[in-house]
Amino acid sequence: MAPPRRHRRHTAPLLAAAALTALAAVIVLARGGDADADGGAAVSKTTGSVRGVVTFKGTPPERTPIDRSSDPHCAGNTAPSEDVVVTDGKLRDVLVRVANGSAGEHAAPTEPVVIHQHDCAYTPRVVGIVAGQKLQIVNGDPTFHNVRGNLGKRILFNLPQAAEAAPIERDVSGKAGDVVSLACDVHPWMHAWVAIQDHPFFAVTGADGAFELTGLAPGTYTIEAWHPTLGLQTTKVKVKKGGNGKKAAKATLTFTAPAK
Ligand SMILES: [Cu+2]
Repeated sequence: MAPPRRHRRHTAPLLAAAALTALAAVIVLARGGDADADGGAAVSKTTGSVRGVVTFKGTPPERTPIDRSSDPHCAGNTAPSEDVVVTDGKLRDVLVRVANGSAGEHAAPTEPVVIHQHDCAYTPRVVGIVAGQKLQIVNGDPTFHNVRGNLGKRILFNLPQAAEAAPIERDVSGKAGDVVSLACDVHPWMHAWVAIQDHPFFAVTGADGAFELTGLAPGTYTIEAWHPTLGLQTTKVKVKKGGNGKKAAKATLTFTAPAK
């Protein structure tokens, strides 16, 4: 049965449909670009990959509760601290990359890296970008945030973002190896980190701790794993021509509980 008719101009849905079609085309193009930049693990016979997992040894620090009652729009989020998130011995929020300066020269992708503010938390909390690539910050919350970006103690930007305000897009000034931290002064528990590379060979671990770096020229590489509170671990791997999928170089990076 047809839905009840409303008195409405017919152009709006048509325009919306056209906009969605255009958006879909842009997304498809962007994905295509990504696949090329990554070298396409399944298709390339001249490059190789590194596959691995980031583990946590020992008893992880307790995830303490966060008091978000200062803002009623945030109080519904009852998630505990995400400083160290370990699931079955696997560590989340680790940026894994080929060491900077060892993977040739690479132009920054034209599409921005996006961080959302949702339920008064940054998602994701750790991202990687290529030097020169833009960072976009979206406010999906019905409340006010400010977005302060720091490089160490130096404030790079500090911008207000009201509910339903347009996304903020910034050039993250900084060089490969820098980590720009994001914080919200309205909600002091909000933190995120933007790690800058001079190449696109990086990934951030999810709950399963897994990562895969594809499209690498054959050679020996230092692999770095960086976590915002646990620091850096490194290992070396040898990437072989056509070494993809099950033939990828294997890397395991292990963090341990910080000393008390
Ligand atoms: Cu905020």
